[in-house]
Amino acid sequence: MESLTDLLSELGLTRQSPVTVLTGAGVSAESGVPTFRGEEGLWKNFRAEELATPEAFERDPATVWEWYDYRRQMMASKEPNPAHHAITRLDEAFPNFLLITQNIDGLHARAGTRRITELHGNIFRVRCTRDGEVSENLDVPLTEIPPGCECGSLLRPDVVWFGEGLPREEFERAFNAAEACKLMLVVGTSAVVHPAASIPVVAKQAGALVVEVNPDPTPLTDLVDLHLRGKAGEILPRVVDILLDFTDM
Ligand code: BV8
Repeated sequence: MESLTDLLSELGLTRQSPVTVLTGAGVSAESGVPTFRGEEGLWKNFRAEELATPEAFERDPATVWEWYDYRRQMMASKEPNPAHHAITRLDEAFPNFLLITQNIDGLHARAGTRRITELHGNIFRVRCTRDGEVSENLDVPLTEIPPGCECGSLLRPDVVWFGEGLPREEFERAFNAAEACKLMLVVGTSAVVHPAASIPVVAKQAGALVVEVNPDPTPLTDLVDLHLRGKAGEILPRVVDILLDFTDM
């Protein structure tokens, strides 16, 4: 951890510095939410890449909604963990902060983080397949599968499926923050899903200090300035203590 302090000294980080965090499924692992590519990534012998697609929904909306209903029920029963709460402390301490998350579980908001960009949507929002209107839907379990809009059309989860573009506003907000930040923490992502996985590359190329928190190495590990090996729930609270102490001039 002392190397983090050395890097912060070289960087000259202050409370006014732009700080960005990018999270993936690993930040929710200690809340009991299965990650995508861990061994528990299977559901009824399907892989996420097979069900989280427009083609799968077109072909069999009921099965796709069964999977989302299962995940909604599971996620609704989980609580934010110390990693989520540590990120909220950063949001509260650094005026120029942004959390960019790939997660759709809503746990960052439930931990009190306010400045969030949800790159891949949110599993508790639904979207009308006819006119694209988005609304919150907290029914756990869903009252009907597949759920229908009052206009009579099918509802879909308001998430980004494989092969779909990311919502423009969130995409631009994330990449602008990556280009402007002085420090980026990359927490709990396997860095295989694009374009999210290129966000830390943009930050690094723009001159940010990039720190990765993950029990395993990832395709980003050789690029980042520091790889803190371990669980987010254990490491992040300590990293935030160091960041707050260091900038508490
Ligand atoms: C797009 C929402 C174009 C849905 C998700 C070949 C090469 C490169 C790219 C592609 C390619 N073929 C296809 C593509 C594009 C594709 C892609 O990247 N595919 C990958 C699989 C190769 N990308 C897309 O399709 C994207 N769209 O490119 O569109 C386009 C452009 C314009 C117009 C039209 C089209 C859309 C991608 C979004 C897909 N949606 N989720 C849903 O969830 O149902 S992605 C899904 O994966 C989740 O969002 C998840 O967050 C994300 C990434 O996974 P991770 O979060 O990293 O989770 P993972 O399980 O992989 O890893 C967990 C990590 O945590 C591990 O590293 C583990 O070690 C660590 N960990 C475990 N425990 C802990 C921990 N870390 C810390 N603490 C712990 N305790």
